[in-house]
Amino acid sequence: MKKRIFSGAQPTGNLHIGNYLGALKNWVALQNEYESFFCIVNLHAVTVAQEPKVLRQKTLDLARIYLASGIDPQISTVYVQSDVSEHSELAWILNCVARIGELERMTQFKDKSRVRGENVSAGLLVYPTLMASDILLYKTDLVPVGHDQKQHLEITRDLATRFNRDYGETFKIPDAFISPTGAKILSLADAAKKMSKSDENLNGSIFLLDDADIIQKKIKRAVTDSGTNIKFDESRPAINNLLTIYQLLTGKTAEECEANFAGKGYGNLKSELAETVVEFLRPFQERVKQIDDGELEKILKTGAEKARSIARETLKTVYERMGIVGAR
Ligand code: ATP
Ligand code: LTN
Repeated sequence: MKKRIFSGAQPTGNLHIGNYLGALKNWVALQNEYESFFCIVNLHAVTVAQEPKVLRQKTLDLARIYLASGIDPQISTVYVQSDVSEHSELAWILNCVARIGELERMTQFKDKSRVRGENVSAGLLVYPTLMASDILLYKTDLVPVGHDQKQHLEITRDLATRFNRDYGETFKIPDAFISPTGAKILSLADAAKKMSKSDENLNGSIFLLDDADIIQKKIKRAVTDSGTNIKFDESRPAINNLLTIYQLLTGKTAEECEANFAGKGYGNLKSELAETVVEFLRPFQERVKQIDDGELEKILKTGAEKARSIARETLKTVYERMGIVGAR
């Protein structure tokens, strides 16, 4: 039996190259080796207010991006979270397992609630229990994510362990898969921050659907560090970041990248990187456009059916273990 992976992204904002390099690229690479579930987590999206029309559109757009990235629906299960109601059902149970204090300590909750002041939904607090539910329903072995999700994986493991202790062995304890390179791509405008969908400064992110002109401008304006030589060096995060993006998109080794830029200046790095990104995104954007609406609907429907059949079994066991019974 193949081991399982589960991962997902929210259909909010626009996906950027950080989301691709930190997450989607790894999903594609792992899908042959693992039985894979890739979810569009629209219920997570509504933890902050969304425009209904936009959310509907973004949900399908994200499915197109999954497929254009190379996720193969013949071997991987692709579906929308709200199509499998077991996610919400198990999340309720996990809300009863989680402690308010541990949820309040999550850095994502702290960051997001700090900027929102009074306007914080209860959903934002319990965001991690829904995420734990996504993962635990499928008895997932490995969860490929970017570095920012590490803490959410830890709480998932804690909740699963606590449930198993209290009600008997039920959940598999999942591991995070965080790639040593690319798990934290930084903003091009501020190397102290990660590249983020929700950043107001659009110049910090290269979006997967940006056109060539915009990409060139953004890379040209990208911040750099003091010094001149082009080497991987954590203490010079801006150049390190540009080189990392270059390395991941070209598939070259770190040594090859450094050799390529030996004796060259930041201008060369930026122009070669811009060309690399544009050439990478051109066929990707073509594939996004070519995905047929009818075909997409079929893929999501088949995906949801497959996911539901597995999720139902896990939820049934959970209810039995807890003594939750009714007439059905
Ligand atoms: P953002 O922080 O960009 O607003 P998010 O965390 O809300 O995005 P999702 O679409 O849910 O975005 O994330 C999809 C995946 O992308 C997650 O696995 C996340 O860890 C990863 N990811 C997000 N930002 C980066 C980044 N800058 N570098 C690497 N991976 C990232
Ligand atoms: N919180 C994640 C998205 C997400 C997820 C998941 C990732 C929701 N459920 C389950 C992996 C597994 C984020 O990247 N913002």
